[in-house]
Amino acid sequence: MSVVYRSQAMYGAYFNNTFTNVLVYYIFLLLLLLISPFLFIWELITNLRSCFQPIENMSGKVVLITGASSGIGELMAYEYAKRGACLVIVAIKEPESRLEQVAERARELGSPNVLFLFADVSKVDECRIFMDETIRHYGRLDHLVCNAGIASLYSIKTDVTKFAPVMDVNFWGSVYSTHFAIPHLMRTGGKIVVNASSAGVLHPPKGGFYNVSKSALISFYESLRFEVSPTITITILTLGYIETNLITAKSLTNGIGVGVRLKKDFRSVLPTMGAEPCAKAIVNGVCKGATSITEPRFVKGLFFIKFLFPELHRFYLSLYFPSKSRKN
Ligand SMILES: *[C@@H]1O[C@H](CO)[C@@H](O)[C@H](O)[C@H]1NC(C)=O
Ligand SMILES: *[C@@H]1O[C@H](CO)[C@@H](O)[C@H](O)[C@H]1NC(C)=O
Ligand SMILES: CC(=O)N[C@H]1CO[C@H](CO)[C@@H](O)[C@@H]1O
Repeated sequence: MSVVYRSQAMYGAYFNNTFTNVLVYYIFLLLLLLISPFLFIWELITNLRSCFQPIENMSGKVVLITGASSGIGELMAYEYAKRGACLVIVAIKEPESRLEQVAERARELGSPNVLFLFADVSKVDECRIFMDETIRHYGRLDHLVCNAGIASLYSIKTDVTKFAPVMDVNFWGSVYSTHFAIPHLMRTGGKIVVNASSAGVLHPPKGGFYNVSKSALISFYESLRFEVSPTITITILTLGYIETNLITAKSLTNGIGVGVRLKKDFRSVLPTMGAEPCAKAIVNGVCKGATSITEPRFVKGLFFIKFLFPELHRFYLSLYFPSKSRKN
């Protein structure tokens, strides 16, 4: 006992002294660099191993996808359909909603049964209703894909109260859906897929509440993971720049994202990945039980830079995003 106390006092002394406190940090970084070749190999091996992981047979299983009327949500519905899964696709009611067409297409692609429901995931009662509806129709749920999300750009000059819907849909929408799904997923040993974004890790400027909502999702699901494992597997998606309607110039200037200027179009500065191969990679990863999926893969490298070398991270971000405050 006394040995433990003595060493604690000793370490405490290190951290109380500014010089040794910093020294310990750099020694730690250096050690990390020294063992990084081994970590690299470990990463490589675990990645290779995951390729040979048995893949879940989705035939006849029930998958619920929110925000499935467009974008990656729609493409994921098709991927699951090709694997013979029964689907529940949910989207908000819009005048020109394509949800019914998506359902039609999913049936053509091989889904034995597709239920489409209109709901606003930011309303807790509507989430309860679509979950009840799913269970009434199929009697079970195997995968929940919390995909619905809205984008917005924030600048300090915009009215701050305009952004509550972003959190309501992106964060609370996923949390509500998950809350009602958990008892059913516990029964089937199911999976939850969460649409976070690399923005949730990388914190680019002006991502504002969109990116905040994604960080919140990551925090929430990373800790929920421990509560529901090993019965339920949670897959957190941190996608980089995917060619969907979300990052076209149009959506950057429309809606809540009122005209925040970006130096260049996203797609001209950052390599993007096609939405279809991305959706395929996601569903494949989920069926193999991945706990996190980052596409395109190289974005994961940026995560390391952000955590290990935050100054470098800020430097290259500042090159791509104009900073008005610097001029003032
Ligand atoms: C998947 O499961 C279905 C029935 O549940 C079965 O008919 C089919 O052969 C299975 N497919 C594979 C590849 O195991
Ligand atoms: C995630 O949400 C965005 C909107 O925030 C959407 O465009 C995209 O298709 C969603 N799906 C995935 C898997 O990223
Ligand atoms: C890196 C990244 O994905 N950043 C996002 C932050 O939020 C903005 C606004 O919605 C997105 O357009 C960016 O893609």
